[in-house]
Amino acid sequence: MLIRRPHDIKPSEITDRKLYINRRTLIASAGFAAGAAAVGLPVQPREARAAPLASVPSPLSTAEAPTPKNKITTYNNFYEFGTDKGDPAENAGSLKTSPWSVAVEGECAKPATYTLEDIMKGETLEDRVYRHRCVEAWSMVIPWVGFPLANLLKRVEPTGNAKYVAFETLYDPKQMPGQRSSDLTWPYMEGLRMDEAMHPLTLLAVGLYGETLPNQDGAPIRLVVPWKYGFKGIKSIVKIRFQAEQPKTAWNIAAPGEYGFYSNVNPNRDHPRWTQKKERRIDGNSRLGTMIETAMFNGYGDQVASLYSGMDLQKDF
Ligand SMILES: Nc1nc2c(c(=O)[nH]1)N[C@H]1C(S)=C(S)[C@@H](COP(=O)(O)O)O[C@H]1N2
Ligand SMILES: [Mo]
Repeated sequence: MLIRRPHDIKPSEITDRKLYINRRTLIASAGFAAGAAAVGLPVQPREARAAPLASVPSPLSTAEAPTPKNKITTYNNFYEFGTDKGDPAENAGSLKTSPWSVAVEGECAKPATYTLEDIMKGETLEDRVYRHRCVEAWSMVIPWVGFPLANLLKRVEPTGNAKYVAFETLYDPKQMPGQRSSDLTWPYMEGLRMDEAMHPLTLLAVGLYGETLPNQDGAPIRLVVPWKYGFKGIKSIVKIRFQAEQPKTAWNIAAPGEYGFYSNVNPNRDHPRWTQKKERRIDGNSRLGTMIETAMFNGYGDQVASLYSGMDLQKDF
């Protein structure tokens, strides 16, 4: 299934959220769960409790107002748990995020498999409030908690042959029922050029709104590249590989004419099926949010435009 066009997103999907949130509140109450079990209804697996994270503010944050938390956690793309925006919040409770480890391998002197605790040890977590622009022309402002991807990459000492970095999500159809479908090739794959991966804006996020990530947002660790379309931000990462060749990516395999390797936010290059000049900012103001103009590199041009000097961004989209 392709990423849907913005006008295919029915207002009912958004109104449904209210009902849905009420339902979840019920499910969360022990009384309801016990009652549901007694009458043989499926009981939602208990999600990992959000834990507070100690973090410091970052000068790289936007001053724009963050999108309300209940919208960030109930309007998601995470095809491993279904293709509707509400599916991940409903279904991602089946993902077991502890213990978790990430293999860092390929063109590097010290390949290693790190537990999440190893990765976090000695890291100063930062609050990074970033704009998030989905290729479907909606956007949010998300207060992530994380640290630069470069910190982890440097630990394994990449060699001179490391021109690109490839990422993979967990593959386990038992925990991720969407992987039984052929909506995408699994595991979900993404990639960055080495200079993009080492850029100080490129973040490994482990939390949002000051707490550990909800499963639907990519727990326990996910990528955030704020000047690129949201699908570059691969969730629930288990593998990072340095390589000489440009990595394959799940969306490029699904529709090469629609989703390129770079996928920098670019209002001057429309998606073949819709304009990228504007976006629907999901905010606290109204049910559907506010239409605003899309900025080149999602407004991060001062920091990243130089990475692409001399490239034809119509061709290398
Ligand atoms: N593994 C995996 N990562 C993924 C996706 C996915 O389907 N699977 N969807 C992507 C898309 S299209 C977007 S817009 C962002 C959404 O992140 P959010 O739900 O935290 O806002 O996750 C990206 N990362
Ligand atoms: Mo997206």
